[in-house]
Amino acid sequence: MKLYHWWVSSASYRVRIGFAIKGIDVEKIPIDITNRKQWEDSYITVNPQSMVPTLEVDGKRILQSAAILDYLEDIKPDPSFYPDDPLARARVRAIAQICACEIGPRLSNRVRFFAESNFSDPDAIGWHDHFASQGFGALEAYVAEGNSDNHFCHGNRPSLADIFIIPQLMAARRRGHDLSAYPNLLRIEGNCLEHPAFKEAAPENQPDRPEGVTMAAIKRPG
Ligand SMILES: N[C@@H](CCC(=O)N[C@@H](CS)C(=O)NCC(=O)O)C(=O)O
Repeated sequence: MKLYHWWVSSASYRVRIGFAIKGIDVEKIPIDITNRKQWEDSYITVNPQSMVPTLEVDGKRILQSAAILDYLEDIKPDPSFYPDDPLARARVRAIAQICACEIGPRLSNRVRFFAESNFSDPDAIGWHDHFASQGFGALEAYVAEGNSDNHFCHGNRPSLADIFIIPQLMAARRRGHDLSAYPNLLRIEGNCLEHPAFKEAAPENQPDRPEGVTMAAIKRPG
């Protein structure tokens, strides 16, 4: 299996956490989205969306981080990304979807670059903070429901919810969004960052991080 990824891409980070939790090895191929390598013909043939991540398995390609994580769950159900109880499973999926469907796309680089090319000062309208506050405010409230004793978003082992929240918090922090209003999310983040799978998957621990580049040096998170 080959994973096309970029060290600081939040969607790639989700999938790397998934691989690490499952304990599945994968060959990682960096696609430097900071330098627009995702738009080169050689990568468009891999991923017609020109996005990372992409997983290649036996010459077939899976686009979209959520689909890749589903595939990992299918090929290696244990340890599962989900709790056992159906209601809990739905809750975990809902948390992941708030990140994947609501927060992530509205704050993505692609949207941002389009806004910057078409409007004189997109930052002036406070667009990033507006949608980040809406999204993380909702997550904070939803995660807090019945969760104060939990180590992770749901229960005491990481689930799909944590896999999506941690990279989203990283992306928001690097864009300067103040996260202090979300104590439950920060508590869970602290716990996740101590977990070996999250450490292995962290952007700063990727061997293909360009030399000398720190997370703080990249102004635009993925
Ligand atoms: N919904 C997609 C989102 C993927 C995505 O937004 N990837 C970003 C990096 S985090 C990307 O490739 N950006 C390059 C671009 O938009 O041109 C997924 O979950 O895989």
